[in-house]
Amino acid sequence: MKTVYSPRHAGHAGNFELISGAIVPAFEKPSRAEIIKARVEAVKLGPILPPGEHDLSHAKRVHREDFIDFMPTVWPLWEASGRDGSTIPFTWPTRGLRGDRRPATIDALLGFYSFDAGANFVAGTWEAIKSSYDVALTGAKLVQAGERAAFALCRPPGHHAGSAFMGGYCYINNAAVVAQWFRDQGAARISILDVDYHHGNGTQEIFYRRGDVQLLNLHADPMVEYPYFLGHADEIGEGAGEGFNHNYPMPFGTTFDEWSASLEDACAKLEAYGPDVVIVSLGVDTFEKDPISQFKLASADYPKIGARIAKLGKPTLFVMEGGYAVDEIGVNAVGVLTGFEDR
Ligand code: SS9
Ligand code: ZN
Repeated sequence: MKTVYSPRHAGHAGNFELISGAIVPAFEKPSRAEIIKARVEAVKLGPILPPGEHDLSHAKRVHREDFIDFMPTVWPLWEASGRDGSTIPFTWPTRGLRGDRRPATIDALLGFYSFDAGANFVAGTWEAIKSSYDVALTGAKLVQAGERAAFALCRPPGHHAGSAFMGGYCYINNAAVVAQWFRDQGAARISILDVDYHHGNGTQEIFYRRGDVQLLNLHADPMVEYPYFLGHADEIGEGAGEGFNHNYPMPFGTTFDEWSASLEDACAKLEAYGPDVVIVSLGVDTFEKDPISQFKLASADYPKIGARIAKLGKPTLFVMEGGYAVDEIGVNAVGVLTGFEDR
């Protein structure tokens, strides 16, 4: 299997996040992608290719234009306002406030385009976001050209980014961008299987009213886990999208036995839908030693996930999302891919 990777992710580094009441170094850090890449090399998964350059028109097919145009301006505006370090949004237009009135200062704009404090910027962040987007689209082109599967080693991740909001380490929703790109190439139906520990709230918001992109989302129960506020089982889609959104919230402590029962149900729904392409939002923060998560999957379980996805028999693009147990992230993420290849 071919991997697409860019070293340009590394400029998104040294930022901080607000977690458990404290500002701490961000868990979403450059070593994540480097360790996955090293594991791809160690197991000889296949060639590692650089991404091609893409303009932002594909992002604007699933995100609001002003949201995408805002991102490259964040760091210049922050610097022009006399500050350095790292941005962090701190005020949001929640219920009852004016979410339709674009404000005029960088501090307000960060909140206007976020749902939480989790998407901050340093000097190299935009270049990393753009490289992650390019990696995803280049991976999609490999699958479109006839590869059975490809691995887009995206960083930063994307599944919490919605049509006009960032958050949870995510800026551009890479999986949503490539789903739309496959549609624009003529694919009739796409399924996105999101196996990250956290609900893909951004992906759901983007496709909630559409029947041409089926979503299957396995995650921790949003009653008790981030990102809260979305990801419940009764969210089935709306309008033309009714019946095409499937959430599998699971309790803290979920083991592979329980988790794989949800995967089995999701795969049955996927098979009934019959997509032309499967996009896997590949998070491995379901791992038992993940520092911010509460599921109990073991390293030996990840190849089984890959093997089940392979059994779907569809052209498949793996798009990297979360996973914060950095020492094991390579073994776990690449384990899904070697399992897919049955080796
Ligand atoms: C929960 C803090 C969550 C954001 C996690 C984003 C994961 C992206 N205590 N912080 S896959
Ligand atoms: Zn996650």
